[in-house]
Amino acid sequence: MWTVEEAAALYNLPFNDLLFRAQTVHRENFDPNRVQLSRLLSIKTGGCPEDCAYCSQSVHHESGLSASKLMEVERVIAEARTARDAGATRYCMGAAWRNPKPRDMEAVVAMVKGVKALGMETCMTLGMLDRAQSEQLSHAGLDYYNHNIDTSERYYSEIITTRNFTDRLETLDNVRAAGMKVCCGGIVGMGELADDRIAMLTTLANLPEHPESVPINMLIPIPGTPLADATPISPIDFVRTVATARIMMPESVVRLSAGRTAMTDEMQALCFFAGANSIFVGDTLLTAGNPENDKDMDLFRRLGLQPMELEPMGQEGAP
Ligand code: SAM
Ligand code: DTB
Ligand code: SF4
Repeated sequence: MWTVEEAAALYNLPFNDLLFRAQTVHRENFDPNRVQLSRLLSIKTGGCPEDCAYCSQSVHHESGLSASKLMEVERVIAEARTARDAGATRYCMGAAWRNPKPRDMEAVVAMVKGVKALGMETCMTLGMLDRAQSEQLSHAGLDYYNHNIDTSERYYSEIITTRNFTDRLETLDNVRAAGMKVCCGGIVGMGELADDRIAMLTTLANLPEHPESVPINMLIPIPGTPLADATPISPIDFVRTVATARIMMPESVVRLSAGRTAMTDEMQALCFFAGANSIFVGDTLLTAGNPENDKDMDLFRRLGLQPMELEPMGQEGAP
């Protein structure tokens, strides 16, 4: 168990000491030059009843996004095949739901089975899940469920009022109990204090088991949302967050997630040095932009990074 004091002591280390420790831990657990590639698809866009202050897809904000229906299963599988052929090993399907309705389950189960049959790892993020839904997805072959705690418990109600922090933890429990791997992280750059980032990382590291995957998103400010004009996080503080996550959750894959379009190559290089070892590839995330594949592959070449390959059992990569 980590205390917030211990986490703060890491976060506030002299930068060189923090990065040295993070890189040392990283090398003990991973090949430092391999980065896992995931691809996202929004299978149901917009019209979400939740009021997350960062999100383009909430009905509470005027982001100008039009809502769409759940995508056809065949189209999802076709998109996944294209992503696989471009080098992604995990396909992550996201829906702008508070939670899936009973009538949605048949289609999402078919999506999991279809994508899995392509030989990819599967991930979904569909909002809150109860125990039975978690079991259903697990039986369909869903490898990962993404459900972020997003920020500290203290700051949560400043960002979202239509659900609470405990709701998030309950879904995470349900996902674990059903035997799926957990992808859980948060967003920084939402006007939170360093103490909120530290508290968020402490919650993640004190979950009954560390999430296998920890996405660290840098807020993409969306016009029309309450956070459209949030003060951006400084790159140094962002790298500190990544390094602290790496040290506190040594065996987790830390994903340099949303916001890379606004990062310099040098900032991304520092994040990889600090222990980030996964990214989203492809020019769109769910609704927002992401660097083009050519740009990412050029960065990988210049940094001597290689895509992480799937291990035979579909496990993520410790050497
Ligand atoms: N509706 C589901 C939910 O919220 O659990 C799944 C989709 S939701 C878009 C997935 C995650 O994307 C959020 O938890 C948040 O961490 C991240 N996210 C959403 N909008 C973002 C933004 N503008 N900038 C950075 N991250 C964002
Ligand atoms: C996560 O932590 N980040 C991804 C994924 N999980 C689902 C989503 C990022 C969304 C960025 C904003 C958008 O595309 O709308
Ligand atoms: Fe809905 Fe998820 Fe966006 Fe929140 S983050 S508004 S739950 S789609």
